[in-house]
Amino acid sequence: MQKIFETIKEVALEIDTLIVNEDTGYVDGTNATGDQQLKLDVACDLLIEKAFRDNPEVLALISEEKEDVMACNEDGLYTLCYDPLDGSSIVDANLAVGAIFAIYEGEPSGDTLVGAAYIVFGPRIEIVTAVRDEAPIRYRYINDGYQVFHPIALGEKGHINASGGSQKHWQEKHITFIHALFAEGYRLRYSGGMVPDLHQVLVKGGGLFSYPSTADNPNGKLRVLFEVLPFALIFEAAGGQALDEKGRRLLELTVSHPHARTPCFFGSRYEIDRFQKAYGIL
Ligand code: AHM
Ligand code: MG
Repeated sequence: MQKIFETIKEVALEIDTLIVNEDTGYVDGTNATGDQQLKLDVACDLLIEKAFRDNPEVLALISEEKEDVMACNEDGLYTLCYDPLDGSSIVDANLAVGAIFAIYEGEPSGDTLVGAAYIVFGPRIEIVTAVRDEAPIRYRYINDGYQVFHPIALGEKGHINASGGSQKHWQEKHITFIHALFAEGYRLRYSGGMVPDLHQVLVKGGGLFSYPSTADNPNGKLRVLFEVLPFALIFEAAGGQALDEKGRRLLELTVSHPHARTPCFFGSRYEIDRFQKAYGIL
């Protein structure tokens, strides 16, 4: 798996060059889940495919930008699922975006997830990698090299509250819960890119990121295989918690379809307890 993490560090530099220099316009057509695709989404997907398809450890690739599973090496151990450019709707505003990777042993599902990583393309490139039950490692690209940066660890409680979806479509219990956190002093921090938004909760040592079910998106928006599960592993490895709306550990989810979605709540212990009480599941 370390070889996969090393390749992610290399491909991050190539993706960064694309983000900085390429056209941020749309291609004709949509991706596997009906989202409009940027030329950048397609170009980043191809870069990652090229970096991994001949890696003998990789059994298959599943990308947010590809409809089907791409078989690679039949003796490979890992299915690599990835979102090549998360936050494509905020690229035009020049906000931070990311890429997310989940490494599964064989068939992807919560219990076969063995490693995860994400890249933040902000003013600097940062990468966080994690394997089960070990503290995540945070790297920052400085002076032409990756340096291990301050470790990531979640405390008991934070100050940040980030919730996705249109408020118009939130359920009553979600509105009440989010307002109660603000009334306690939590601050809104939401850019619309899950990678920088979740990275901020991790780096600040606590808080909550939620993407609930809504009237217009009953299963939430975020995809299980390449968005939700990798962050669930990283949050748990950092000492936090990651649950679905019924209070189940996200890492225990099974996956019905490569592009399946789920509501999700990531945070430190205090906020996750508050969420469960507000939703009547504790
Ligand atoms: P994308 O993969 O099409 O970029 O969509 C995922 C993004 C996440 O990064 C972010 O958390 C979410 O969509 C924001 O959605 P919303 O604007 O509905 O809050
Ligand atoms: Mg995405």
